[in-house]
Amino acid sequence: MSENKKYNVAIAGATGAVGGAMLDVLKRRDFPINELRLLASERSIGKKINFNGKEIAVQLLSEDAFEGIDIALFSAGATRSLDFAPAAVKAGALVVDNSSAYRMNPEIPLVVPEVNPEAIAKHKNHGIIANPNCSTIQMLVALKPILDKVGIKRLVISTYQAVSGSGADAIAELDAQVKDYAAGNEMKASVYPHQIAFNCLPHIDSFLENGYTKEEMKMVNETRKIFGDDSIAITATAVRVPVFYGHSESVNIETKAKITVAEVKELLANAPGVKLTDDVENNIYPLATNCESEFDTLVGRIREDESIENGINMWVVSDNILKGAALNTVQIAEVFIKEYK
Ligand code: NAP
Ligand code: 3JN
Repeated sequence: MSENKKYNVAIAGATGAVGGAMLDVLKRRDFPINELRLLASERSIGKKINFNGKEIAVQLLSEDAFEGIDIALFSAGATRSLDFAPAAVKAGALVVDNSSAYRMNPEIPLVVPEVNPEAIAKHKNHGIIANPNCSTIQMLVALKPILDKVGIKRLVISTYQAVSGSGADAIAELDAQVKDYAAGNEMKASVYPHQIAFNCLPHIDSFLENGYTKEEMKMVNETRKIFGDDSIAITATAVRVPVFYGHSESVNIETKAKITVAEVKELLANAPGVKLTDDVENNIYPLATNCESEFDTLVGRIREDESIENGINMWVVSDNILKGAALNTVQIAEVFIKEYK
């Protein structure tokens, strides 16, 4: 990165839950910005968003919107990424895409900077880097040190995912249902097929022919791609819970060689992006209520799986909108400008 160089940055989907968090992360990490261009749908044209004391008017996401842009952060859904990322690349921008549109394309890197930063070099293929699914990102940050030390044979995962993962409308839906319940009114569901308040829905994204949901298979396929190992056996159950921010995950790991609980704790205490949060005698373990606005992924309840020879259980919690989306995207852009610009 050239000293003092500043970049023209566009955010596609700037008015959304993730887009808003991107603005916050760019500010908090003092990303070197010259011009910031905010893009969204027709509904938001002209809406003013404050960034570092300056009011910026939202413009329409279109093929012509990327002239002069160096880095385009996409978070407006997979269809918009497929429709407009090529135009951004053509205009000379690097695209970091938060959607599932390009994740499984073998020519496009899928990156968690703490795990496989070297893959960023492959941005040269198409000018696009894909950001993984939120549930995958936080799990891999916690698993990487264990993978490197003893290898991983099998993962059994259950997720407890916050409604913010479904966007601004879902946050409003949970809020409205809780208020309706308290007021004795009927609760209305439109984002989810069932009431989410006081409930757990074993259904995230659509169902596939194999009986899993797309969210569950994203965890399987993205983990294998990022770790570069298709032989890891993985099974996941993804559940939506009535929490606003913070995905929690129960992760059962069968390792290739023995590792003790003490060794796992030592590895995770020194792992980048991880905050070891494991002091059960004092009721300290990762909680969704403690991860909001936190850049690190919290890992605790680390214990041996006594039902198999080489097994570890842990509980992994992270702010899904930050490390699961906006922060990881900005971190990718930071590595890009440091190493390749
Ligand atoms: P959201 O709160 O519903 O926001 C959606 C954003 O996309 C808004 O800025 C919206 O603009 C814009 N948009 C929608 N349709 C558009 C169109 N036709 N043209 C231009 N802009 C359009 O959703 P979100 O939670 O921020 O998520 C957005 C996307 O990010 C998701 O669809 C997903 O692909 C990705 N995501 C990834 C992760 C992850 O796991 N890494 C997590 C969450 C989300 P308006 O306000 O003008 O409608
Ligand atoms: O539900 C969650 O907690 C995460 C949701 C992610 C998401 C939501 C809508 C569309 C995605 C994603 O990132 O996989 C997508 C998508 O781009 O397919």
